[in-house]
Amino acid sequence: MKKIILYNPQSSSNKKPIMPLSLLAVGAMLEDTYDYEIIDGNLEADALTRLDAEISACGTPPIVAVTVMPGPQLQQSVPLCRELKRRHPQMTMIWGGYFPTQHWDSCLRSDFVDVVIRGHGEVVFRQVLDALTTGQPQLKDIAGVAYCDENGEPVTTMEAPIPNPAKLPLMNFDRVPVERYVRPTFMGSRTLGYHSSYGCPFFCNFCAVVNMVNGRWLPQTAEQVAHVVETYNRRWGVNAVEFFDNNFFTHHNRVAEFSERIMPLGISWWGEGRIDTMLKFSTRTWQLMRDSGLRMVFLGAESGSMETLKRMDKGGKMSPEKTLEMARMMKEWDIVPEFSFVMGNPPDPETDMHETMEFIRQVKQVNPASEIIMYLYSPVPLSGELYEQAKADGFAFPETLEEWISPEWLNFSQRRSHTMPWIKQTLQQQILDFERVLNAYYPTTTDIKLTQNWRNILRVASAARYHMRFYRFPIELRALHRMVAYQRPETSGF
Ligand code: B12
Ligand code: SF4
Repeated sequence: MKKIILYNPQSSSNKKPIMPLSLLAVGAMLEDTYDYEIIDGNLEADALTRLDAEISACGTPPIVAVTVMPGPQLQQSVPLCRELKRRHPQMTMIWGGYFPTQHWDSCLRSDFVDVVIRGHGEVVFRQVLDALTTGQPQLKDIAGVAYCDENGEPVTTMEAPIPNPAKLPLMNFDRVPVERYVRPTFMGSRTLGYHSSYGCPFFCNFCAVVNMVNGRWLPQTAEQVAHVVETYNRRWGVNAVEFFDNNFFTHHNRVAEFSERIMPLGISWWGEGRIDTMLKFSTRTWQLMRDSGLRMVFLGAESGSMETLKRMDKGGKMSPEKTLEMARMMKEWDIVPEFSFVMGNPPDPETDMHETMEFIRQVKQVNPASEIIMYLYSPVPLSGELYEQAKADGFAFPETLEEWISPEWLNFSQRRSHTMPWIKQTLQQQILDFERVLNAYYPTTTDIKLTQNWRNILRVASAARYHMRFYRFPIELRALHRMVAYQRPETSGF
């Protein structure tokens, strides 16, 4: 049996690794035909040595498949994969995941990536392995693949349909040391993540998910998802589950049925959803979600300006008023809303930022427990007014992987870049200062280490600044935050 090595480059520097669901998903398709092994860089003291040894032991020309997110994971991947290819030039190196899906040409222009799988890769990867090991089919006949043609130029085939997760084989959790991924969060002492649906039916033009699925959404059934949760609970004593789905709450009946099914387990759970969708849920469904342990929902509020929401193609029936309505409603249900905002949008990032900062204050007034997550607008290669405006302002994506892993572009990938043509460095600082004052006045509810005493101290220390809207140079708060190991809200969810 041909051996395939699946590699997850280190993705969490904080030593709280997330189970590599991407590789468990593509691996599940190989169970009957290929011998495969998942190696997680998050768990390896020296990933290069481990991979080198595994590849050397392969015998036949090895195939190494790597999952790559933009940001620090890409930074880990580039030097490591280049070195592996140097040591084993006969190997085939395949990349998949969010970064290669969007920037497949930059990956293929490197001297070590041979094939890119674009989008959700279960079926395509299996076809590519068959092509590489048996010669049938040929790469050019497989949808969802990119490779270099005979002239060495990167080319891609047409987009592949997303696989239906309800019909895919279940992940084989015995392929990874699950226990090492179980961790404490504000929801429970033993938390694990899962992903129960693919895609999202919307087209927000700042969002990488659109390139991945082009407006499609396919879920596992409520029964299948409840089965996984029940397995987590029975086998590993899991008492809290994070759903990483881009849009867990897309289908009302699925959510209601899932909530009913997991009710007896007494676990807590978290997921990501749309404000306009969830506002339409019935009272019964909210009751079921709350009673089944839903503790928090991550929601894209995006902006306090209706103009910006329109420019983002936010779609549906989104408005700042709906965000306030949601904040109010979730307060009544005692479920924490985690609102995410995209700040500093072109063409007038200053005004945009001020409007959103004022709006966030309103949200907090309505529901002080709301978590607030702020990002800077970072374009994705997707047509839309924002990206067109960004390009007109002089924005261009890097062409090489080396550029992508430069400090400037790593910041960009983490949505913290201040070097975008339309962003002044002072703007980013203003957002960070605002965030610091806000998070001192309303300390995040998800920080399980923060005692009530410290919460009171932070609140008193920031009250004058917050009320006077004086956010600049919050040095005293920075000092306090240093003493209590400040946790940004964004690290609490996934
Ligand atoms: C869990 C998660 C994390 C985890 C780590 C996950 C891991 N791999 O170890 C943590 C919390 C550490 C994390 C961090 C970050 N993340 Co993250 N993360 C996610 C999240 C919520 C779920 C990923 C997941 O497990 N999905 C489940 C699996 C089954 O799906 P999948 O990963 O998409 O895999 C499928 C395909 O992509 C493809 N595929 C993937 N890999 C491979 C490999 C091969 C060989 C093949 C063939 C196919 C293939 O096939 C898979 C099966 O269909 C996604 C959003 C989402 N819903 O997907 C964001 C997401 C990937 N993250 C994102 C970002 C921005 C980040 C950060 C940069 C955030 C930040 N500000 O710092 C950091 C960077 C971390 C790093 N060190 O690089 C963005 C990427 C945006 C973009 N422009 O591409 C996403 C899309 C969130 C979003 N909506 O914006 N993340
Ligand atoms: S609703 Fe959320 S996941 Fe869907 S396209 Fe918009 S931002 Fe992306």
